[in-house]
This record gives sequence, structure tokens and C-alpha cells, in this order.
Amino acid sequence: MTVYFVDGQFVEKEHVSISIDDRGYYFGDGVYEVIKVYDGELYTSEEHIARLFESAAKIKLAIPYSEAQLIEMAKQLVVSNSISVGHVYMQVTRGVAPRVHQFPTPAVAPMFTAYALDGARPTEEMQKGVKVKSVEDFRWLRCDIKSLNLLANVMAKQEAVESGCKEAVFVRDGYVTEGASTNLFGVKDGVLYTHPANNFILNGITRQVVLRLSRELGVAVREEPFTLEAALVMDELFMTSTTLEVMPIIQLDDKMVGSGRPGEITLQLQKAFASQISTVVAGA
Ligand code: PSZ
Repeated sequence: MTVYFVDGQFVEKEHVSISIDDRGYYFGDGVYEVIKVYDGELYTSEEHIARLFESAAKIKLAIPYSEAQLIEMAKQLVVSNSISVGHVYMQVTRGVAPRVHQFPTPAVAPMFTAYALDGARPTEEMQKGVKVKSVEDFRWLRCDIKSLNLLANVMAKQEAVESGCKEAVFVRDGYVTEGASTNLFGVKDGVLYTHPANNFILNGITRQVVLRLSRELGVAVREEPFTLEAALVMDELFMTSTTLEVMPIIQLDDKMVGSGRPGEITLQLQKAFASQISTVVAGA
């Protein structure tokens, strides 16, 4: 039995019904979050929930729950669905109303839905590394909002997958911004580079954890944009996300990265991230 959270209630998936007039369906008018579950425990849930509220505020949407209520709801989904390793997905839309672009008047209640799903860590890919493909960053200019509007990300990811790649790397005006659903990092001469957190990228929670771990490990960090040309001659490349953790990149377009195997600093960060998870999960 799969239990979803829909508009304030826990409901069996079979009994979930959502209106065709939901603005998420018509416009992608909403925001979302994905929180990882390790050993039945939510990981960095406060950071994810805080970002959900920030994204909602940026689109002038008021979430009808408190942060504590949402964490409680997510925990309940994990328990009800017996999730050990997986994630909780949650989204909130501007609600149900006849289709006009402007916000509904009178205002309607936002529609909040969530579920929990099993999903193993991608350990094999984390060991071997993956290929990525560069694509033009044709998204809008508010990539800092975790919007339900993911058409450009969907198109980019599909293009990458059709080329046998795991991820698409967005390039805007010659500069690498991020992946279709990941943040991008490069290592050159021992220095870690990643795009600064501004309107051109989503400031990933995993990105922020990795930046903290890098500083703790004494790795020099530069949050500055780098070009695709620079990326092609980096010693190491990797990407981060809630589900991919620290994922080594061994090929960018037709170019092998470094020796074609996961890099030294990448592996160090991957290890630091893993021990961090076990510490969090152990409740230390
Ligand atoms: O299941 C998956 O493949 C997931 S779960 C979260 C993501 C992918 N990606 C979030 C994301 C994103 O959508 C964009 C455009 N940039 C960066 C990220 C990484 O953010 P965090 O680390 O917070 O997941």
C-alpha cells in the first residue's frame, strides 16, 4: 500500500484524485523539493524545507503549513511507506481555478502533495563515473527557484540520454552553469571551481554540503563561473544532487576527463559525504 499526502490528508495512492484545473497541471505554477532518506531518516530536511519556503516566496505563494509540520508530514510518509533508503518528493501549486494566467481572484488555497519512494544509492556509477553532454542553457533567468516548470530541463536531459549520457551540462554564453538536475564542479590544479549561487543556478543543498566539506578538507574553493572550454581541460569534474550525491564525471562531450577515471579530490569528497551521511543517520 502506497500512502500519499494530498491537501492535508494521508491517502492511499489509488484514491488520490487531483483536479484537472490545478495550476500545476496548466502552468507548472508551483514549486517542489526532494529530500533524501537514509536508513529511514530524512537527510538535511531543514535545509530542503527552508528552500521550499524560499522558492514559494519568490513566486508569491504562501505555503499553508509550518516548516515543522512539513518535516513531521515527511517523516510520517517515510514510516507509513516503510522507506529505508529513498526520498520524499513534495510540491505545492497555486491551487485549483479556471485557467487564466494571472493569480486566481478571489484567491484559492494552494494544493500541497507529497509522497515517499524507495531508491537505492547509485553506488556503481559513483565508483565508475558517468558521461555528460553539454547543451545550450535555454532556461529562463530565475533558475534559483525550484519551479515545477521543468520543460527546458526535460528537453536537455532527454538530449543527453539519447547520446548515452547521464546528464546534460547547461552552458550559458559560453559558461557552464549547472546540470539539468545537478550542480557542476571542476578541479584544476587542486582548486575546486563551481558556479556561484545566483539566479543562473539552483543553489543545491548537496552543493552547499560539498562546499563545506571541501573547506573542512582544506581544498581551495572558488565559486566563480568557468567556460565549457575550461571544463574540457579540468583535471576532474563531478556533479552533485540529492540523489546522485557526489557523482564523478569521466567524459564531457567527446573529451575524456583527466585519466578517464574518477579524480582524487572527487573521491575524497565522495568519501567525506558518505561518512557525513552515516554520522547524521547515526544521530551523532
Ligand atoms: O532524483 C533526482 O534525480 C534529483 S533529486 C534532486 C535533484 C535531482 N536535483 C536538484 C537540482 C536541480 O534540479 C537543479 C536544476 N540544479 C541542482 C540540483 C541539485 O540540488 P540538490 O543538491 O539540492 O538536490
